[in-house]
Parts: sequence; C-alpha cells; structure tokens
Amino acid sequence: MVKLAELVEIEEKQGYVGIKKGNLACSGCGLNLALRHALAALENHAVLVVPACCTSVIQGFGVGYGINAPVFNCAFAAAPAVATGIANMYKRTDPDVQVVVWAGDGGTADIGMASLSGAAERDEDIIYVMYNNEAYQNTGVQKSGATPPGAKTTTSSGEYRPRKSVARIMMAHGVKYVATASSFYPQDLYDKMRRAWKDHKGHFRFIEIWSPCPPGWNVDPIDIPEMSKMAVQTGYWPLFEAIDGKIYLSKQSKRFRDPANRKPIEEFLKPQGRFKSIDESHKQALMKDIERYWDWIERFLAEEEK
Ligand SMILES: Cc1ncc(C[n+]2csc(CCOP(=O)(O)OP(=O)(O)O)c2C)c(N)n1
Ligand code: SF4
Repeated sequence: MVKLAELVEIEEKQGYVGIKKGNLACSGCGLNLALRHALAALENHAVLVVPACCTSVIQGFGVGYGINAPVFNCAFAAAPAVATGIANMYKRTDPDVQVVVWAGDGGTADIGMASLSGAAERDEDIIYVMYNNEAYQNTGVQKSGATPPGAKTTTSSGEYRPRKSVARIMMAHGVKYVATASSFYPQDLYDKMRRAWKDHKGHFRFIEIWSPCPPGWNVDPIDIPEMSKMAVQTGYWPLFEAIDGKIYLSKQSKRFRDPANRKPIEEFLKPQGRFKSIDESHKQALMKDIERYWDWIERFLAEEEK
C-alpha cells in the first residue's frame, strides 16, 4: 500500500493535476477528496465523463477552474454510453488515455442504470466511479436508491428499504474488477484506482466510493473523519475488491468480518442529523441491510480469504 507521506508527495509534486484548491466544493466534502486522490492515481491520463451532479459544480465556470483534467459533461442517463464512444476514439488516437465516468449515486444507481448495465455487459474499456453520497445532493438532498434505511432526506422521512448496492449489481454482471472504497481511506482508494487502471486495463472496471456530504447528512465537517472510520468499523461500509467474481476483503475491513468485532452502529449514526430521530424499527432495518451485505461477501469470498 502507498504510504501516506508518499501520497502527499505525489499529489504535491503533481501540483494538483486533478482537483484544484479553492474550488466550489463545500467544506468536508468527501467527493472532492475522492476525486483528488483518484486523479492523482491516474497521473495525467484521465479524461472524465461527468453527468449532472455536484462534480459539475466543483468543476466550476470554465476550463481548468476547479478540475485540471479534460471533462466532458453529458446528459444524466447517458454517461456510460458517451464514455464508450470517447474510449473507442482514444483507442485509435491515444491509447494511454483512460476514460473515467465520475458520477453520483443518483446518476448511477437510478437514472444511469440502463446505460451502465449495457457498458458493463459489453465490457467497455472504462473505469466507472460512482461516488456514493447516498442522495441527490446537488439538487437539495432527495432520496436515491442508495439512501440507507432510517436516513431522512427532503423527499423521505426514513424508509425501510435496503440500500441499492451497485457494486453487487456490477458483480452480478461479471465485471472483471469491482471495488468499494472510502474518501477518508485515501491510500486504499489510491491503490484501488491504480490497480483498476494498471492491472485490468482493457476491461470495464467499477469502483464505488463512499463519500460523506456534510450539508446533506447534517454533520459537522469536523466529525467526518471519525464518522468515516465508524462506517467501516461498524461493518456499515465494507471495503473490498472483487476480481473475476471473487471477493478479497481490504485490510481495514478484515477484522469486521466477525460481527463480534464491530463497533455499535450508534457510533456511526450519532454525529449525523439525518439519523437524529431514527426509531428502533428503522435501526433494525439498517442492521438487516448491513447483515445482507456481509452475507453476500461471505458467499463470494475467495477461498484464500476464508
Ligand atoms: C434528466 C435530468 N433530470 C434531473 C436533472 C437535475 N439534476 C441535476 S444534478 C441532480 C442530482 C444528482 O444527484 P447524484 O447523481 O446523486 O449526484 P450528487 O448531486 O449527489 O453529486 C439532478 C436531479 C438533470 N440535470 N437532468
Ligand atoms: S453538497 Fe455534498 S457532495 Fe455536493 S459539494 Fe457539498 S459536500 Fe460535496
């Protein structure tokens, strides 16, 4: 794993090739950090395809304002299809380019699902990153398919339905490389982007990055790092890679395979206003969703991991 000091040096040396200081992201935005580390991992080879989302705000008012990499904005539902065309063009003109779709959970789990499914099925040479801030944040915190049970949004008052896990949906498509990451585990995120880029080039690759949103989740930015640790340590957000359908738990999540080692879920919920009035029945629904995630992991865990 890349050392933290090395990662800092890489990003400083690149002079923020990707994301620029003083852009339009809110303070403590997970998506902004995730994009910075992901672009550092891809050096200067990324061409981004971005549907409508907070990233299209962060990119700012003109070329090179917030993101110092080529960005192609497209209609909400079309990103994987647009990226397919661009990737095929670069295959002929500049094969070193890596086309990356960078989209939110609304644009992925809901609105972009059909074209995502098509690109995954065709095994297009694209890295698809879904940064998961668990709602449509840009337009005022509407519920998405990835919103967890019990979380309040402006269009829901804490529901019972499980999170739609696009990582698992992609595994079911037979995608070569699928991973989960967190914007507050930068080294793990960086390494996964590198492996997706270097080791599995030529295939469709999917990475779901859990990305806290302080205003949308009603959390003080100061609490975000600790809360992000709790997301992993309560088992809420398992970190793993799935290569050819076999799951390899990331170092930070191995210990939490055993439910006895997991921290109480309250440690994760406490700082978040969106869970402020969660009742027992919603908490049970959330716990059931977490168990469901881990059941899937157990089912596809690589032999050598057992
Ligand atoms: C077809 C279409 N419907 C709705 C919108 C309005 N819209 C712009 S951004 C956005 C929210 C995107 O949510 P998500 O993909 O989760 O990304 P986030 O805002 O959380 O970064 C919506 C609904 C749009 N631009 N196009
Ligand atoms: S609303 Fe949330 S996801 Fe969007 S820029 Fe602000 S913190 Fe980031």
